[in-house]
Amino acid sequence: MSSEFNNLNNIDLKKIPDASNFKFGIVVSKWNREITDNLLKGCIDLLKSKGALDININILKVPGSFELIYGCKKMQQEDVNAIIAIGSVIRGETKHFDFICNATSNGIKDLNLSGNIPVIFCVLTDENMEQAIDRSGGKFGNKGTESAIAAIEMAAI
Ligand code: DLZ
Repeated sequence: MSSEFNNLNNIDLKKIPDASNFKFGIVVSKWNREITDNLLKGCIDLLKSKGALDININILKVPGSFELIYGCKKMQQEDVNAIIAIGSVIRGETKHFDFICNATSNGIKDLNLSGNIPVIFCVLTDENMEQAIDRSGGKFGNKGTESAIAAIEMAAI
């Protein structure tokens, strides 16, 4: 997770493999859209900067982070080398936050165990909107960019 001491500033992009021969699936939650749009942009920009072609980036939008699991399961049936699940869960006054975070992280973990295509976890789980902004293009970088790097590295395995 992006933080003051662990973010893109520490990564040498020249060491990341070329992505021009890879195909990517991105599944994006529309909940907290102002955050997920920035994560998506950071992700796509990084993939393209490493050579990925527009036609090889397949984007699927789902209503909320909980639906990322099903979206990624469908995406695993497509011709892609790696999938990135993008979402933003922000703690509210009820236990919904915990249920969504647990279900989404476990669901995506299960897809990595059962499927043949790696699924990268790019779901911000923040206490408040400020933390989400900091990690989606703000002072702690963009988790979407970091997830794109993880996706390229996994595609290259
Ligand atoms: C219902 C809900 C709530 C309260 N909060 C969030 C959130 O912070 N981030 C998010 O991605 N989705 C949230 N959702 C929606 C659920 O993920 C899901 O879309 C609905 O429960 C319908 O299954």
